[in-house]
Amino acid sequence: RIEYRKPESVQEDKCSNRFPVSSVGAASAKVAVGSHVWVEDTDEAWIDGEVVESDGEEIKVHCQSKMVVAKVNSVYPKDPEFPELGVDDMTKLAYLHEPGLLLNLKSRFNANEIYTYTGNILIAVNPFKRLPHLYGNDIMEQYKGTDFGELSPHPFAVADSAYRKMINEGVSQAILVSGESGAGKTESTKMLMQYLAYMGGKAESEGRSVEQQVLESNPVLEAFGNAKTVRNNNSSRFGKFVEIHFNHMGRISGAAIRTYLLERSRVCQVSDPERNYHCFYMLCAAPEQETERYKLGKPDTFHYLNQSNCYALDALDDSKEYLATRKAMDVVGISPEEQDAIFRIVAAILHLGNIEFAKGEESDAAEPKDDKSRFHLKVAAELFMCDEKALESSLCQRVMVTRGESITKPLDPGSAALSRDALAKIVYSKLFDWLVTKINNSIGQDPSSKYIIGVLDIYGFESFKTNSFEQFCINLTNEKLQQHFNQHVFKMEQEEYTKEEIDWSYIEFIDNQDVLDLIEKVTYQTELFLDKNKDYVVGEHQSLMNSSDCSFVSSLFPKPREESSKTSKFSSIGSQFKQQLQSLLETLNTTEPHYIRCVKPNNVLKPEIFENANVLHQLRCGGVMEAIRISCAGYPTRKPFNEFLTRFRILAPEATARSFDEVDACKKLLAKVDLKGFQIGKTKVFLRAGQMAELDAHRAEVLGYSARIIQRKVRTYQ
Ligand code: AOV
Ligand code: MG
Repeated sequence: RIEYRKPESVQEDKCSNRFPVSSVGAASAKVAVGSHVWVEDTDEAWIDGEVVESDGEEIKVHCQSKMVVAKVNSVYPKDPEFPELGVDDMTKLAYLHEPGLLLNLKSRFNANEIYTYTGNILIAVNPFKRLPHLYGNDIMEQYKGTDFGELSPHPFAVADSAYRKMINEGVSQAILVSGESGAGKTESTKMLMQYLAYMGGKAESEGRSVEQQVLESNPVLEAFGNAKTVRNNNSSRFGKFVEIHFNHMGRISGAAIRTYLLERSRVCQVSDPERNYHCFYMLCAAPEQETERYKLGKPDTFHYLNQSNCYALDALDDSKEYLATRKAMDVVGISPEEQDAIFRIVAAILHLGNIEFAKGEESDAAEPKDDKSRFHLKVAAELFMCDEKALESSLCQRVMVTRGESITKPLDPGSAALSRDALAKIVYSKLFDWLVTKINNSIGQDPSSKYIIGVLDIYGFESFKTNSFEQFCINLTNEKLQQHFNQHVFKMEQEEYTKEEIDWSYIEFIDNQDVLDLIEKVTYQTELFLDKNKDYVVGEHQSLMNSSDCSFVSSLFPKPREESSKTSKFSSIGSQFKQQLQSLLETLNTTEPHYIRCVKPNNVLKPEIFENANVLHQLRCGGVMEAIRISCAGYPTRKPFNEFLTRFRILAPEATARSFDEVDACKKLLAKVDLKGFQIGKTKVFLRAGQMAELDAHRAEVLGYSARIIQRKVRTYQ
């Protein structure tokens, strides 16, 4: 039975998963002089030092750079036996508390070990540098069929475990990749897909294989759906769920890509130093015959691009990317004619953006401002293959229909510019949807597939800035997925307890349902107040594009059927998105989930920099702390009997004096030190939060030394 309890300390931080510092690994009431502890620090989050004075309530701690006075109950004990290179699974840490987790990630990051498990969850810290030795075919071969946890933590191991579970248990699987912008979700997703293609691909492929098409869909979607932002030079501006279908042989038999909420506003609004979607810059850098055909110049001559001063990206050649995108489009089955139409539309959008409006001579009605604007209007019309006059009036006029009569109303220059931008946005988003549909059609789905592996690359939590509505949808998704995650983690815990025959009946589960409820009430208001949430095509734009001589362009704007036009007027992005999210969750609920939590070590996007406070914030928000919190509600520390005895036999030497039974010895030992609430499983001792530290303190006492001396000893042994 899952018991729901209101989270108590949820309000402390912006994110709902604020992890109460005091709830885990509860600081030992006794902090001996000479022992090492972690104290909170405004710059570094946590720093460690040696206790030099104590009056039972307050202690003085000698840290490397300073002397700190702290309350005894606000510090955490430092594990005297913390291994220099950390441990590959957080649950192997003797002391499960925030500073311990942080130190572990940092130690591993410094040694280029960017992956760490927390039980079944993979934490991936973005190295911001290439680590090719981690990802080759030889590495995939090593992970193939190897038990989870046997090799170093890796996305390949997660993919392998999903693949084998699917085969062995006949259950669909999902891998959910999350983390904030720039944390490495898309890169991790690509690795997962690479591995699944490797496992499920055919030995010999004839022509274009499904798995190749799945892989090559990435560069196509990235060209049109990714952009440089301040947080990430290659930021995905849409969410993506890739469903890979497998047949009864475990071979890939189809795939489906679902995308969510492309950021449309970027097409006509870019803030410095960000960029618009990659495809615009690629096209400007295309071979000359193409730029001539589309009448393109340098990116800085286009309004939709020159609102920001950023044009080129480090280590990225747009002209090469253009050719690579073309190639990828070939692979996913986009014909040369279609490719031509696609780039013609991209060019037309750029020209569209350069049309400026001014008041006409006799009235306030907008008209193209000057010859330059007229030129771009003409080119845009040519590229869209529509009538120039019709394009102009669709931008400068609105037709109002009242009681069966239609009246043409001229727009003022400001409204005409808005109309222009609306057209650019709707064309671009229809183009993006077309690409997704096309890729899906050419890859093909397998309706008879036995099971799927889904890979979710969702945009991470973002703080509110201009696009409050889009941010809102993003954050709602994250909260929903967080809930899904919490429930799963709890289930995994239960399974471990059941396996070890531990009584877990009274463990309480902390849920974020009330946060969710709150956000979803908000939806209602947002829908009412935000015009941008409305999703309908301006009638003039619709009929203009529909009348294009280019069948590709007109097919993007099919004539709406009479009966559907009414309802579609009222559809909102919000409600569509809610539906999409609902259906995503339904799919996820039929799968067994696996989680990858990506962490961004710094905000300057550079290698070798690990910012403690920054990482800690992500661990708190991203559910890692939540996972630990859930496990801490039960028995966070578990040690196999033999390891437990090796560490603590000194507390009860008589229990292990001669031949002895491990379970018996553990029980005797624990009784002797008067520990309460622990449990003995089938292979491990399960301790409650903080009990490991208690045992260590006893151990230090028994040895007759202070913790410092023990540390020295450990050092000499090492
Ligand atoms: P994101 O998907 O999480 O952000 P990406 O996967 O695009 O982030 O990663 C951002 C950048 O970090 C990449 O372009 C790489 O330069 C680098 N990177 C990430 N993972 C690795 C890795 N394993 N090895 C080397 N470099 C890496 V967003 O899409 O913005 O939320 O919307
Ligand atoms: Mg991404």
